[in-house]
Amino acid sequence: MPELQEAQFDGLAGPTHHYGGHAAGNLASQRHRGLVSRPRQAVLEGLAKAGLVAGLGVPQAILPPHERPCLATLRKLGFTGRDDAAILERAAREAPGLLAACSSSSFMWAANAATVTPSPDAADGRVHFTPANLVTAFHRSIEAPFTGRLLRRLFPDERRFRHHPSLPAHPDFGDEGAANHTRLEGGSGGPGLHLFVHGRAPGEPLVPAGRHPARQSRLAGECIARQHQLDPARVLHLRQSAAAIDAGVFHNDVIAVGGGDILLYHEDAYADGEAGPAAVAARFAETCGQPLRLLRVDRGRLSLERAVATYLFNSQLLADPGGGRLLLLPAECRENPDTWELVQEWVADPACPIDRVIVCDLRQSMWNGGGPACLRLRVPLTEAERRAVFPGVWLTPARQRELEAWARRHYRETLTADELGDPRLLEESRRALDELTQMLRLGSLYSFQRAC
Ligand code: SUG
Repeated sequence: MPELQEAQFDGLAGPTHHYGGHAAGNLASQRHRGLVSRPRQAVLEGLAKAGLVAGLGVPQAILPPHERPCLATLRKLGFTGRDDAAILERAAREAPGLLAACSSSSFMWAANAATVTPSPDAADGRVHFTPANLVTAFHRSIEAPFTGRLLRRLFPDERRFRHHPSLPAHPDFGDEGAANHTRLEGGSGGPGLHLFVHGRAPGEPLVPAGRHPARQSRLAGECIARQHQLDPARVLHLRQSAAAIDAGVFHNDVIAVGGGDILLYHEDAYADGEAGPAAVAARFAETCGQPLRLLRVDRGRLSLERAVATYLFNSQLLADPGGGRLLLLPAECRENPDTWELVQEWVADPACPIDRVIVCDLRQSMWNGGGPACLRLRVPLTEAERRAVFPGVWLTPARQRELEAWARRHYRETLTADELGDPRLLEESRRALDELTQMLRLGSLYSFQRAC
């Protein structure tokens, strides 16, 4: 069985990164609406995090930003004009909220880009990809077409990689990608166990009972498991608790993280309490032939509210090059004494599967509700598959330096919503993306390049 290694594909923030308050149910996005953003800092923080992970010996790649403001969407919404500047000007005047939504840098949260399952788990032996339709929030619903195009470009070999269209754009199929999908495995390189988490059953309203939308539908997980040719014995569906969604858990990765034989979760994450994780553990033992290490955080120890505020569960669980497992945490965890004390106890406890923690500052992303785990798409690959990935996107130290210099050249230091209609911002963004595709040797990828 060829050995699988989990590659991390991190989304880069785009030049129009801003705080639009676009995401209902995402408390950080709501709280920071209208604040001045720092696009350059956002992309540099993301690169620093990716560089840290690459430094651990983990295969690390980057996903180029999408084209924003999305002129194609603005045209669809009826904003016409003699040129792009006129379209922007009209949108800014008549509907600044729509212009802001069409300018969101939300694609940077790559955990929502797609669901990916590895080759040993599929009946046809291929890596499967389904771009998420992200139908719940308008600003994200425009991401799927470019995500699909990008993934095909980066994973081109059809004998190894299978690309599916995103699910139908209907709330019954609401799909937010890998943020609600966890693959557990026993370390043999053999098939894993897939955990799909949803907030809503088919036919239920988008806001089932509480205050916030339940973005992920159960049907989406069922369809993806089928598309990806997973063995039904190795698939489980768990429902989020309404209390968690109401406390701001808009994706499962805000309240649980899993990988290998570890599942770290909050007591209030799932609708049927402990029965859910217990079922996962039982199925894991059956299918992977070893016990699952469940690490539960009790509400008495850390409230849901505190977990959401610090994003403890949105950390990345990684293999430590020195042996054992490490957790890459957002800086907010260190700033909160309860969370930090808990983490220190884990590290000190020899029975706990977390051996070390490292902290990174992702403030710009965090203010929009995106922590370390949100920024990356996990793609488990064999070595042969890794070699078949488009090479320009792998993050080497030299590439990281080039990207940092690129960001400093092209990204504004600060940005406010009023500036989104500035045609110079559009030009700057296009220049940045054009240069990026040259640097990565991606050829023409964006619609503004193909039109030329
Ligand atoms: O979809 N925020 C994103 C954050 C996504 C985090 N991803 C994961 N948990 N995997 C969202 O809510 C806010 C944009 C704004 O308000 O400007 C936003 O889209």
